[in-house]
Amino acid sequence: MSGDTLPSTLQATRDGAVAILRLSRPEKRNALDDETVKGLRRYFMDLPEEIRAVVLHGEGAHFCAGLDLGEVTGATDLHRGILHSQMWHRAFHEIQFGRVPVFSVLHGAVVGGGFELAASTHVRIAEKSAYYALPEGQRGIFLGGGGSVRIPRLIGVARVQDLMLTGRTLSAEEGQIAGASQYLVEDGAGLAKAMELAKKAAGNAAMTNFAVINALPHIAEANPATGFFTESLMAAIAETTPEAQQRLRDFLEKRAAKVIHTQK
Ligand code: 1HE
Repeated sequence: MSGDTLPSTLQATRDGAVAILRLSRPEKRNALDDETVKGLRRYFMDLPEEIRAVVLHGEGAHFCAGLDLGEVTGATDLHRGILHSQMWHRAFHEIQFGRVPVFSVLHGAVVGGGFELAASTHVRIAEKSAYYALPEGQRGIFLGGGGSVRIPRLIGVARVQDLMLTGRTLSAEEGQIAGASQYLVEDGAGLAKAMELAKKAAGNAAMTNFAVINALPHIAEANPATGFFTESLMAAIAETTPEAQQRLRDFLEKRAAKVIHTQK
């Protein structure tokens, strides 16, 4: 999308079919103010059709310090509070259930709403400097960006309770073991790794990526009977597309790559 409609806290570039979005408010540790959250929503809603994957990363020493605490200081209106949280939900919904896979590069603080943002992306690549925290308990507030739904599904309710009750942080290594990230790389190597992975995903059939992003999470949450039935529908939709048919013929006629296992 054109950067014209984005706030200055979001910098958008692209490399072929991969769009790169940078949280760009390092002087505030990429804390998310309302304009940035609304900008995220617009960005993911308006992605040009030729974009097939997105890489999200943060400028400066930290991925994201979470909610800009100035936005809720002085809040006394319950209704506004609900609407504020729902604004975050809508923005992160566009990321999680959008058209393309989103790869996030995590470094330094991945904190509060920053962790919630990361949890709405599909693949998280953590650098060794990354650490995770949910300091809502210390601030007297609660998760509001969908984190109570998404983060327990990654690391479990018990870990979320520990982080929120005790102020504990998880290191990048602990986060990797717990399920916060799928990849753990050296400091400074995250963006290159995310680009490599995003380019691979961008080369997949669009319908398969759509199914992975939009059907799989619903199937995984459904009761098994509904899940099996929905899967059968999705399988039939995917395999009957011309693109799938071409790819299947390419394999059978030795034009497509085999599965190659490399230790990574
Ligand atoms: C901020 C924020 C912020 C930094 N809102 N202004 N999030 C938190 O509780 C995390 C709060 N932030 C921190 O603990 C630290 O800033 C960091 C560990 C992330 C980084 O430390 P450091 O030493 O590199 O930076 P700093 O000096 O603390 O911050 C630099 C500036 O950014 C400073 O402002 P300045 O005017 O004095 O220069 C900070 O005040 C400002 N800053 N983080 C506002 N978060 C939808 S609900 C989600 C609920 C949550 O996200 S709760 C968790 C909020």
